[in-house]
Amino acid sequence: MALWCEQAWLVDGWRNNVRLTFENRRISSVETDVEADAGDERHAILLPGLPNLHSHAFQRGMAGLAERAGRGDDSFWTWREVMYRFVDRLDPEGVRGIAALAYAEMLESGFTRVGEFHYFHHDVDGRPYGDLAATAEAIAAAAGETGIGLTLLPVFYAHSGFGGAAPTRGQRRFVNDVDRFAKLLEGSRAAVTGLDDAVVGVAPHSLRAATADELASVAAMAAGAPIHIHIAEQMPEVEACLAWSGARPVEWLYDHADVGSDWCLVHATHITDAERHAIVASGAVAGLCPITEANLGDGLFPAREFLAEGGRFGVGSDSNVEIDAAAELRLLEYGQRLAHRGRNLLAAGADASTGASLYRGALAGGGQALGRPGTGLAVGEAADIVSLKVGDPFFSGRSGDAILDSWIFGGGRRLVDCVWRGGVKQVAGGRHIARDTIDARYRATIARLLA
Ligand code: NGQ
Ligand code: ZN
Repeated sequence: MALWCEQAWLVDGWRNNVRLTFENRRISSVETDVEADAGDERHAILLPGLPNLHSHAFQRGMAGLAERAGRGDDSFWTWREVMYRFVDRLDPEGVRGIAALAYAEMLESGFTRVGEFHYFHHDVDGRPYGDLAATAEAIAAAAGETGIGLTLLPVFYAHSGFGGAAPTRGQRRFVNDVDRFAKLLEGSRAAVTGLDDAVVGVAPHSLRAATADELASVAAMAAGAPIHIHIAEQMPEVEACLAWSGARPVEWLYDHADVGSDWCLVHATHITDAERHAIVASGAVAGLCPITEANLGDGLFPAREFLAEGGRFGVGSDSNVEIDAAAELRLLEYGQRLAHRGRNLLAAGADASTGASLYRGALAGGGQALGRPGTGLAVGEAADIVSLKVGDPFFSGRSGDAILDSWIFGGGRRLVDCVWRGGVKQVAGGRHIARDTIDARYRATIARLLA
């Protein structure tokens, strides 16, 4: 199998007339300045696919259903009540139907691997399904059907607040103790064995949901795989942590856990300079979810300072209220522009393309956070590749980094043409190859769940 393109964004930059071959799902050769062979599939522009480091796939099914004002002030916490009511309607089949659509949309937008932060585990009465990992199997089935790379992050959840507060009724389908979580993790590892190149990490949900002892036990189960945690997303969470411990969430985490490059701190929105320095120094990835953070009214992560200091980051579609790889990067930069009243604030230096800087950063940090570090299009790397619709009039007169800047700032998902994951073409002409089946099942699923 060989792809030929006019321009490709290789590890060391743009090259012309590039020919790539795949073998066993990986890139087996890269030639530049060569003619296409007769059987080659020809494209204009090829780029590496982007990792999506944080998703709750099921929440795609409620996108747009929490945008109506309530009687009092709406907030992250009132949104969460709406989300919990949606969870009450779910079952494993429902999770599968919704996740398959979300994953197809991710691939169509340029994401080739997803970190599924998966916390919905149990039946409506809060008791485990006969098969403890039933919903993890649903996620694995959706990943298998769409072909997206899966890093499954089974979530440990036991409490509703700092200090081991009892879980609420809305959380009953998430809850395990450490022993049952260990079994769930085993079941989750078994659930992904049929998938190509899956990873299973662990995810203590937040410092609200796990005590210090539980956090230590769960982190130890990762066995070298990624550890993800939601942290410091909302100010009430920071205030509750201070009231409970005298320390802020990130400060507390660094005092109590050995946080290194295997960790992903999701959001880390509200951090002091000292906390920011600690994250940078540890090599942990900041898991930024700009669209969801805007949607939920979280606040702004100090991206300008963090990136200038060499902090590692990736992007996630989190609530999946909108699924668009380019749009996540765009909003990451725009948040900084609005806050600081400047432009090109996340570019890697003078003359650097903002789009290329963001893409390169999110590619490296996202891969690290998902346990599949990668450098881009090079021999030995996974054949996770995106082609853009460069024939679109919008791209006229653009080449090199201006293509990335134009895609990210001026276009978005409609400009993605084909996507290969592990060397298999999953998206052609902007549409997932199994879209018809996935759409039909999604419609039936939603009709049933919302009935
Ligand atoms: C979640 N989502 O687990 O889906 C969370 C909300 C919580 C985001 N934080 C629930 N974006 O944090 O308690
Ligand atoms: Zn989340």
